[in-house]
Amino acid sequence: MTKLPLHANWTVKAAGDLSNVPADIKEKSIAASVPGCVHTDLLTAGLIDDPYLDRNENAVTWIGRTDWRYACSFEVDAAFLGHDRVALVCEGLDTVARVEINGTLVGESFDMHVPQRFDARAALKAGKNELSITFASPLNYAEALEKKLGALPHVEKHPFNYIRKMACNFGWDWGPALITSGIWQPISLQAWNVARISSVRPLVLNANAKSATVEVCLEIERHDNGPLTFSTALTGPDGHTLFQNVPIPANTSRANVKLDVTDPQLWWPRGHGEQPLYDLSVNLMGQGGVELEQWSSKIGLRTVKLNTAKDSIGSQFTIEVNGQPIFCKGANWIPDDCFPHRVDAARYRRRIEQATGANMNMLRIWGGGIYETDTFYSICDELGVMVWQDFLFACAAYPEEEPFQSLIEAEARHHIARLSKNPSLVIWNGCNENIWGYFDWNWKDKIGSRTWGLGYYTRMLPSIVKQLDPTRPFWPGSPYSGSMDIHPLDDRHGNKHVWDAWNQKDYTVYRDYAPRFCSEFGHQAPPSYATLRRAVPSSQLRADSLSMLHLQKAQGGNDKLHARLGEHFELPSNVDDWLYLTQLNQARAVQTGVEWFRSRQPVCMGALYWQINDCWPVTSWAAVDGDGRPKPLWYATRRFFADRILTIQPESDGKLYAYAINDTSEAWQGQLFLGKVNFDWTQGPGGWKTVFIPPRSVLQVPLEYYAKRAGQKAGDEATNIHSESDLIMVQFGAHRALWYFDTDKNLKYPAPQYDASVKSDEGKYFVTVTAKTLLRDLALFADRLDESAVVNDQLVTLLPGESFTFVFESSRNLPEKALTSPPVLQCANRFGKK
Ligand code: BMA
Repeated sequence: MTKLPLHANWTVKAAGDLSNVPADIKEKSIAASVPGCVHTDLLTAGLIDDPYLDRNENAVTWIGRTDWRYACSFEVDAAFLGHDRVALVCEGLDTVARVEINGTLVGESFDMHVPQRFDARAALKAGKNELSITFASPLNYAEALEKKLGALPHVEKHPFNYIRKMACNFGWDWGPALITSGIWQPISLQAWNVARISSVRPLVLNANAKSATVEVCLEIERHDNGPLTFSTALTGPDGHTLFQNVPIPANTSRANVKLDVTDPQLWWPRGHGEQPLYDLSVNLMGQGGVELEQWSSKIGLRTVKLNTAKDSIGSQFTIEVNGQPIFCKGANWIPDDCFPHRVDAARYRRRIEQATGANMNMLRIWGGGIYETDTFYSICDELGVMVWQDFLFACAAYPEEEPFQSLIEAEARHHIARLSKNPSLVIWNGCNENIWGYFDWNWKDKIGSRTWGLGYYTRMLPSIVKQLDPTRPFWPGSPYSGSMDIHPLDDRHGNKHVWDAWNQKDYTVYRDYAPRFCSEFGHQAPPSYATLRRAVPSSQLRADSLSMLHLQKAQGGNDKLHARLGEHFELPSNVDDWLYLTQLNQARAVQTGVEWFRSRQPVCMGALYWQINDCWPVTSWAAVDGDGRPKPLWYATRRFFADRILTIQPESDGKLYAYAINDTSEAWQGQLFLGKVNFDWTQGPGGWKTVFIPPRSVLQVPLEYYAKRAGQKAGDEATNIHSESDLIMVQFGAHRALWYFDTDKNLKYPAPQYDASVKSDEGKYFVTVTAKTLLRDLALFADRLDESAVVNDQLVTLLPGESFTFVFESSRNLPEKALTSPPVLQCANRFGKK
């Protein structure tokens, strides 16, 4: 196979109805990048302002109403055209595209998520050729299909459910509507003789300590029907290779090979073992052993199962890898950029390392985005991050009529086959919130007797998964209870989303639930200061300025942000305190949810919060903001997803319990201190207890204290609540959990007193804080002084006498005073009861 990439000499020009196009762009032929898209081309050409900044998004809505024609010219020679077949291979066209070579239509495409291969030979000539790809306005197309098929419900403004394009490109409750078009994936001419590989599916049929079987399923496209040979080589991490050749008889286009590996090195999710990878290479050979095409990939040997066995509560929802139940700790992943071609391998790695750096072992790729690129999954394979992959359906009813039925089938077939090689992919999921929408979001009247997507989630997709990759579990929805007769949010079955905490209620409501797996819950906060400074003019740096409100896409978002904040803190009057407190409240909220869900193990076996990343600088639920900066939530995540944690939780009997959670393969044992202390650090009653926590388990230890309930007053003997400045402390080695009997705005914290010293050495700063009083949730916002600075920790709580050193890199000369006082150095003590 000979490949000729076509990534040079492209231009883009507005086409079709030009009435929406600004005069200076109307007739212009603009230099274009491929892979790329029209927004980034216009940006590079200086024809639009960066749509991520300020309110610039509003000035570019016309782009999604416009058709765009990409064109390039290239040379091919007669030898290239002399192959049996010549195809134009478009790995991703976004979205509704007509492809012409020298004025001849060679094909059309209607799905951004599926590669296209067009027979191009008849249209090509030796010498110079012209290629043009004309994209129809995605918005006009979706609206026309909606009109033709009849409207079905969806969230947000535009009918994204009528086009197979990344849904969030039409705007989401964290994303701008930057409806783009373009050649977003590589494009090439491919010339071949005799036959070529169309797909390779390496299926790990079984894997245990003694043996593993890999079935390699090959599909080919033929030009001639003669006999061929399919050879496979599987090389283990120890260098040992297994070879196998099988004949592909004349007229057949499939062949399977089974490779039996003895003493395999199993792949494990991180925290459960290593991630050894095997090299699989496949050769397709013609007569006389001529190599026709080669394919290779790393694979991992492991089994995965979704255990939904019935139990005394309902039914389990437990991911088991190599037979071991895994508590899934992670977050939801959205496209890391509104223009995903900009996410290169280094950025994927940085972001996924932010997940592992925060002790996550799973990422859920959410259905309103994309099937990620191979780079994403191979980094997850390497780092042991399990991937939960949604099929691309989110927050809408989806038409099951043509053309969608066929497009979706082709899309599913392609990605199930493509991703069968990646051990990190552990579960396929039908949709995001569509089943919940059908139950609870008043969809039924609008849907009437029409189809709305259920056929995809319960029939089409599971049957294709079963056919192409029976080694992986499929689940119809997130959330879903396992049956349309049981509400999708039922705690006893399936996976759940908890969104009343945030939308309507305070985060303590997480404790009303004991789901089997919580695949979404979350809390908003603004991005980091440095990110905001880049995105909004300094005069607009206020919670309620027009620019800031533009970077808040959730309905009633700021009202919710403030209502939720108001449960715990008096609303601050300045933006600096507002940033710290909203970010602190976000971290506390998600910590409350995660620690509660983890303490429910093994009833609950997963906590994936919404969301790890952002695609632009926005106020959102993300832990890492749109410029890649970790928010305080990220640092909290590293703590609450650690393998071993202590947490204190109130139970339904009103009493407090300590939980020691051991998510390691070693027992955790030793002396646990349980006691009462005071803010001024006088010790109350307490004592030591010997504890033993077996591997992968949770120990509950009753504390003889009652949590404060609404209406109860401090000092009320009957409820055993002492003073508002009492704390319950549980300490186990270096691990500590504290319980405060009230929320911050009701607590009489000591005014923060500390010694601070600053040292700098070869571009590194060391800011040491030594507490003279309790210092709660101490955070150093180094990005306020140097936007490139990333600090080693945030939200550190110190007891009197304890010290912590914040470390970060900066080549600037930073003032000591600023580094050791608000708003750079913040702590919660400043925001208690006055
Ligand atoms: C759920 C998700 C997303 C959304 C998030 C925050 O609905 O599935 O669609 O962005 O909550 O509202």
